[in-house]
Amino acid sequence: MLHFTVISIFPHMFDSALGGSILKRAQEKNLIRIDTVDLRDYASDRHRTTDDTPYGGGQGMVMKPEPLVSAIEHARQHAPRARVILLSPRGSVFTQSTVRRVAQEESLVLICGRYEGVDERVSAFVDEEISIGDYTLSGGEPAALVVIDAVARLLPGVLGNENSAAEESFSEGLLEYPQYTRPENYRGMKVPEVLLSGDHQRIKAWRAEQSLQLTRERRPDLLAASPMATEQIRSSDSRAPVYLALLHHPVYDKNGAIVTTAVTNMDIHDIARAGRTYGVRRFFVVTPVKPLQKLALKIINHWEFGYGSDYNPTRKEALALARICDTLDDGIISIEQETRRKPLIVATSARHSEHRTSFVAVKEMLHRETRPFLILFGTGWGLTEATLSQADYVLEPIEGRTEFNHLSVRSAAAIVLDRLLG
Ligand code: 4GY
Repeated sequence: MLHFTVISIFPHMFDSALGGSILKRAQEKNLIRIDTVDLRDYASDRHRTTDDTPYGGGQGMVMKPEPLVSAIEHARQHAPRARVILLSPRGSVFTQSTVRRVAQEESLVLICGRYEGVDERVSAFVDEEISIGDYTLSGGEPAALVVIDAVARLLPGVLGNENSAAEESFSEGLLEYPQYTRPENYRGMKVPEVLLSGDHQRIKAWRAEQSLQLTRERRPDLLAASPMATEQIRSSDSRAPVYLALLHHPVYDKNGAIVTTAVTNMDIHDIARAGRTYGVRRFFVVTPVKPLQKLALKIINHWEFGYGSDYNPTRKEALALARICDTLDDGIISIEQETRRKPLIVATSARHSEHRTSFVAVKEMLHRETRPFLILFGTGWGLTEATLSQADYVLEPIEGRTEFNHLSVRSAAAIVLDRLLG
């Protein structure tokens, strides 16, 4: 039996909320007990005052310490092992793991604040502060109800079905998969075929997949904290494949002339390794100059097949992404051959302009799109206007914290990859 004591100046706010079916039944079955305490009963003056004006001035009223602390002490006398919780937006955010933790207690005292706040000295008599979310209520009462409801339903016997913790193993920390009930066809919207198949193995797999995709789309923050294996998360990733191209031609030089730049060892290595880290499909090194192609090939092959491949197998793995091509169009054609789809082209530029697309917007597209993406990086003084206008989107320039913006192309590529795929 878990015993809740709720301290509030509006104890009647709890009557109808706790008189509802599930919590009422839980109380009747002695699985939980809820006592509401009227804070005014602990006031010492004739007017039963619980608030006063703030020291230092300012708007509104503050809850006085004496009635609150008397009420807490009274509750502690009856339940010496009680955990005293103040509901407040300053508390640590209430999550299912908080629910599981406090459901282990035998007695909880929930304090509902009102007005502009609670005298700071009350916190010395409180074990922990909990916030149900980043918004301001007019009082802690709805928050206390949230805590009671979430905790009570975890206790054995409170929900109809015997709390089967086992069922949750996969979906733990993920969003729920979509549910359907009769009719099979509602206004032309059909129940997914798999759910009618009777194949429990397939249904289970479908639900797991749906949970994962939904969580990826709507709450990627939950995935990061999920106990699911990273490998499992990764292998079910159906996001659009991403390709990179590093253009050595056509690009600007510092005078704005269109030139061909030299291939460099470090750009090829570092972009290939960043690409490998972020799951890029292929990395095109674009140069029309045959001797430079030969050099690029030598750099790649050294690690892929030559002495370097034994010397450093991880670098070999990264450089296996790299391909040389004469022109950007050659790269695009090879993506089309590989994926049977036209890639969406995202160019990068260090120059500001209207018609730039934010990192957030491109990241969102990567989640929604199934078409391949090709991200273009320019060497020298950057991609030409002609190349930018050929792209479907041009990314906004990378902004640091200063006006200095002279990143090397390989640094820029790493930052872009992390912002879009990280
Ligand atoms: N959010 N989570 C919350 C709240 C109202 C002024 C202190 C919240 O838990 N409680 O917004 N409470 C405030 C009102 C006094 C409580």
